[in-house]
Amino acid sequence: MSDAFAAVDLGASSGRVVVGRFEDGHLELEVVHRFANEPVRVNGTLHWDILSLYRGVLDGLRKAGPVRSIGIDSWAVDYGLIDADGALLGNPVHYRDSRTDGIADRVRDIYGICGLQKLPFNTVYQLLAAEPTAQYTAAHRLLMIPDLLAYWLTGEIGAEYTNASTTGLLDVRTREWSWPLISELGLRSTLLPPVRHPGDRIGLFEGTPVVAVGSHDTASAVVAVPADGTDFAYISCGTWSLVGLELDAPVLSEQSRAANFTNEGGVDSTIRYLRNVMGLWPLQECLREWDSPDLPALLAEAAAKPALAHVVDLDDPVFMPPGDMEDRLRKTAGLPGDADRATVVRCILDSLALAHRRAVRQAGELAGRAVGVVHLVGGGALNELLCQLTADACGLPVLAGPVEATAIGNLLVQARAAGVVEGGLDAMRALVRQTQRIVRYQPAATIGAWDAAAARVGG
Ligand code: ADP
Ligand code: LRH
Repeated sequence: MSDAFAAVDLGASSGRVVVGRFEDGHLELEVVHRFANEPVRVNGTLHWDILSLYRGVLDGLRKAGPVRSIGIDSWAVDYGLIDADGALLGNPVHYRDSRTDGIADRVRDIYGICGLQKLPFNTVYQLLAAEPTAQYTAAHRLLMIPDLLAYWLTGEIGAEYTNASTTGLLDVRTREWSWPLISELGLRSTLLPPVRHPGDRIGLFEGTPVVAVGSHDTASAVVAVPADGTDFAYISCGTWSLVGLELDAPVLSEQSRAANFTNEGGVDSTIRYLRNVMGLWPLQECLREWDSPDLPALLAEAAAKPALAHVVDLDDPVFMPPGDMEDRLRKTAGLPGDADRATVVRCILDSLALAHRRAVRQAGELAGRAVGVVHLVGGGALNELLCQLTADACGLPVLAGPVEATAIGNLLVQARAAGVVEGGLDAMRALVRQTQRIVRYQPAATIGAWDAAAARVGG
């Protein structure tokens, strides 16, 4: 079996099982299974199809063959509730469901405790929305999505730290559940399992150890950012763009709260200081509405369109829910009635590059750190137009890749726990730099045009 490990990585748009083989300082990746992640609306509520995802995981692990261990990561904030017999109480609800509308505004400011940006779907607000339901009353434990899958594989429960840090119920300073906050909000403290950390052994699946990794996908992605030094910003770019810095301590200033920056827990006690930018979600939704056209062809057409002709503030919550995306974009951007699809795509990508620039600059200002280079990882690294526009907008070089950063970060933490990889984040990143494809985009001399466009959408 050599030094092979399996990473289960569930993104909001697709899941995959990736086998990583570590040999003589080399890391070879094989995506052994990829499967769709298609939410389902039932009686008006948007759910994740968790059993279909679990089947994808099992199929993938079968295809992976013998490995030294298995690690699981997924998108953050969502959870399943299990009863006292361990049965799942209903399908987990999707964070884009409208059940949390208005809830966050009813809760006092908790930034000083959890350090999280106020997103309507943070677990704490989802739980307050669920609190009046029979399901909540019957619940014995809350398991975040990767913890739920690990429970199904091993029978062991726990709450992995990096993902628990996205709930709003973890104290950003102590890295433990904030019992006073949980009690103040009237939530049941017994729902929350003990916190475990990346590298901890969870249990066995058919004789193979399941090991905790940075189970928040963004935490795993940041591990695999191939940075050399500290003057970097990162963009983990998929369904969302998670844009920010790696810090040693949280930034909890009033300016940071007002700018809606988050302090999520990272691997090796780092802080992921970042903001959620709408990411490729608007593009994904348009492609879905257009019945999945040829993306590379559409991007080539978009690249030939004039730059910055139409821009929107992509962080406007109007773009958050699924459905009617093209219509919402056309209206918000004021596109002429005869604008073609490539114009819509160009509007999305110019606007996303502007949103990247805004978050990179604000992160640097709020944390007091100079940024010299932007690392862009995840599926967005395949979008050459977006990478170039991001470099142009930021006025900084963009280093794009690896595309499968999340799976790589997951694998690295497992390999380190097994003693196959040694050292801290620097050593792990050096291995990524040496073994993965990274493409450099130099900024064009067009910063004036980007400054003017940024002023049009409010900074
Ligand atoms: P998530 O983890 O949120 O599901 P990924 O990191 O897998 O997201 O990235 C998915 C995104 O990557 C897609 O929405 C798409 O925009 C982009 N992408 C995937 N393949 C390509 C490609 N060949 N060219 C350009 N963009 C791509
Ligand atoms: C990205 C992500 C992000 C969260 C969102 C819910 O996949 O985990 O970091 O904010 O999903």
